[in-house]
Amino acid sequence: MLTDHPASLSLQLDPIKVLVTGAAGQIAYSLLYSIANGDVFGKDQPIILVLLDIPPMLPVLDGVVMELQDCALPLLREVIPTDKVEVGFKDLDAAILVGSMPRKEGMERKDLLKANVAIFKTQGAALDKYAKKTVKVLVVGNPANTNCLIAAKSAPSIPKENFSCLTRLDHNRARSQVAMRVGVPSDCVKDVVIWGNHSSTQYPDVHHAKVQMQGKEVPVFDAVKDDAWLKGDFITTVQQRGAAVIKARKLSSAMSAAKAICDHMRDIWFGTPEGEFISMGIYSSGNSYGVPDDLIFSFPLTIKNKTWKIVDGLEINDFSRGKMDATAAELVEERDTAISFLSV
Ligand code: NAX
Repeated sequence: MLTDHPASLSLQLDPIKVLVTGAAGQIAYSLLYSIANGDVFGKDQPIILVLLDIPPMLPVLDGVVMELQDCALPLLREVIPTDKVEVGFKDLDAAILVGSMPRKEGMERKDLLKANVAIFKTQGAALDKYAKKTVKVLVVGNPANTNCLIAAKSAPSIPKENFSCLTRLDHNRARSQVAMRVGVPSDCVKDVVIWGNHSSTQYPDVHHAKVQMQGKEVPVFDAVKDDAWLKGDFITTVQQRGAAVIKARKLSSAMSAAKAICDHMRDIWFGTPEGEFISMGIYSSGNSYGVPDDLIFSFPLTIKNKTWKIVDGLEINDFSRGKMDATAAELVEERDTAISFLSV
């Protein structure tokens, strides 16, 4: 009998297969431990980790594999490092697509988009061909929304609802900024919304957010008592936080990005907390907020049984409308340019 052994629980479930691309990079380095330790898919869920990167990074991946082995994590059943999509995307339950083409000196925005369209077209087609049809796909690599759209379009046999992009880092940044301003722990702030693109046009909206203080829920505007800040510096701080981290660290956000990826995937797997919503980039189709169809756009969502639902009925004032339209317009343009590269 294994019942007294701490590992016995994890022996009862079949392992799930989870892919992380860009696995030799800095976000992956902060992320892989949490996944392999059960912080995302559950403390009793064995995991096979597949690590995909480009051929020149294979020696680095070997080092990452050694470190994962050296963590001696009981849930980690196998680690598969590879540079081949037919190996990387086979039978996946979850895919976290972190790797993308970074902007190089002198590179135009269009050239960057073109290079990423090629990557996410290939990876979408590989998902279509090799992954389980139930696979949950999270795109992190920038431009995350449009990369996600291209991957979803290139995987016609997988429901578009299975694809999402990361705006949880922006969501967490917004939550934390408000919490610090009011002087409460971050989990006392809920229902912030990130609308739109994971770019500087994103709209961090706190009109529906609440702060738990002195035993009751207070609207953020009443708790903060500084409308000028909430409509000004708060928004630009969240929009430009990535750039501020790069300026200070000389490297882009990695620890906080990894934490946000864990939050995002854990909510897909286990659902959002009761009575709370989160932000996630998902496929827009017939939504009630007047967002154009056929974009990956960040909305407020709840998730249950691995299925998301947009939170409907939030009142949108003129201030919010203008900002939502601006980020949608940017995404439409990005999508149209990206699609023009699809056939190239
Ligand atoms: P790194 O440059 O440290 O790592 C990226 C890794 O991806 C490298 O090892 C590279 O070889 C690999 N890679 C490149 N092309 C690949 C391909 N076709 N297949 C597999 N692997 C490939 O970057 P890191 O700091 O880890 O950031 C990764 C991505 O996340 C970047 O695109 C970054 O802009 C994006 N971010 C997105 C965020 C979001 O909220 N959506 C926030 C954090 C981050 O800025």
